[in-house]
Amino acid sequence: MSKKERIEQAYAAAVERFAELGIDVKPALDKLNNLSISIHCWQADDVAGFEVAEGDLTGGIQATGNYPGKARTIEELRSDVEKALTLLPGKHRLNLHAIYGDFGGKFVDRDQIDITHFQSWIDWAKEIGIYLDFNCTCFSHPKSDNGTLSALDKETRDFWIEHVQRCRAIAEEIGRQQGSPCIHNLWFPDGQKDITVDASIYRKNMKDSLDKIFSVKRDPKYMKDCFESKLFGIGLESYTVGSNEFVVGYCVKNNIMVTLDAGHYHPTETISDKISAIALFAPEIMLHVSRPVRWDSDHVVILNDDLQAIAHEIVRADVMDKVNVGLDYFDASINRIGAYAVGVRATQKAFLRAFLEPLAKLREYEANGQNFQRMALLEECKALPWSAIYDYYCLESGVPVAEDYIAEIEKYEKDVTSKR
Ligand code: RNT
Ligand code: ZN
Repeated sequence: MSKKERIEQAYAAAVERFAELGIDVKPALDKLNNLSISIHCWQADDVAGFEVAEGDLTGGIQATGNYPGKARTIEELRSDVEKALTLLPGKHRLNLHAIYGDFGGKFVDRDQIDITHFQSWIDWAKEIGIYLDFNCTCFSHPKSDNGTLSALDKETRDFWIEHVQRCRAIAEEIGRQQGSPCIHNLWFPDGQKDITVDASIYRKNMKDSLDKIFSVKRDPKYMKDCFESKLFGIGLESYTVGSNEFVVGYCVKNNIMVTLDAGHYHPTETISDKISAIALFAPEIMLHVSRPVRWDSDHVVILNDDLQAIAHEIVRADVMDKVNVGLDYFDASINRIGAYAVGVRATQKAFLRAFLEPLAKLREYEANGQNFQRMALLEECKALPWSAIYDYYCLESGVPVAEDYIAEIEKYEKDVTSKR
């Protein structure tokens, strides 16, 4: 039997097995194919970006490791993303940070950037048929060392307000040109290493800055705002201005979408349980799918229970149309294209499993108080042949099936990234 035949046979058997549970595989596959994941550009180069004034990565985030072959130029980054896309079924988006502009070898400060620095990205994205999302970059800059939008110093705040304003305008223009709303995420690192006596002052400053920023209305047809909280950063252990309460409060009050980063909460707190609550009060949710490990919030996403719970909760709450799925991690210790392939494919698998869940039966059990039956069926679902469906999806999409992408990445490493 050829490999193709084996995959097709396994798929046919899996379709029958799911039919026994009343699940139709085809619509589940259609939903998976419609799931456009916003892939973060910053795994390819350890969040370095292309500003001429190169500085360290700051803001309490860190990419540890020194695996050879990181993208050093826009061309290299685009080539790596294009390679990653050949390993992924479906149609995805690319999430850019402001520091990834095409600055033409010139120093352009953050309060000076405009759409011209991103035109080549828009053109490239159009050429390869993907959409872009965008982020202001409120870190890795000399003016971010003592806070940004919440800083005590007004000049500093004004500088960052200008930066974020410009980024929102850039996002709107990206959206206009690509014909799909560009999601603009605002995350800022402001916080304190040690006990602060000014917690409320920073938060008031921050609220004022945000009010100024969002008083400029942008066309929702072309751009959508989201805002991300955090618990702590490296060197910012004691206090974070943009805590969960601050961000969720601001977003709900101002009708802005909430960004939930899986790595931004207490170690035993997961974002899956937040989805059904936030979806009731915020217009939309942006996910930063990530994997916290101890102090690090940004390990490569794998198919673990937390990820599965996120996908399940979105599907069970029936809020796929309100949730935007993006990735956020950076591991500098392994092949970076491999990091993309593993993370995106794991996310897709989690959603596929969620789409294939026999929810009607499970709900019936729950409504009848048949809690053993609910538990048993949930357990059995874990071992259902969903991987045969995913393999078939990859085959049909013309991308490597199962572990076959390892060899593809090794080849690209040999031919391209190892020569950098
Ligand atoms: C940092 C936030 C933020 C960044 C990116 C680079 O903790 O998660 O989203 O990771 O903007
Ligand atoms: Zn994030």
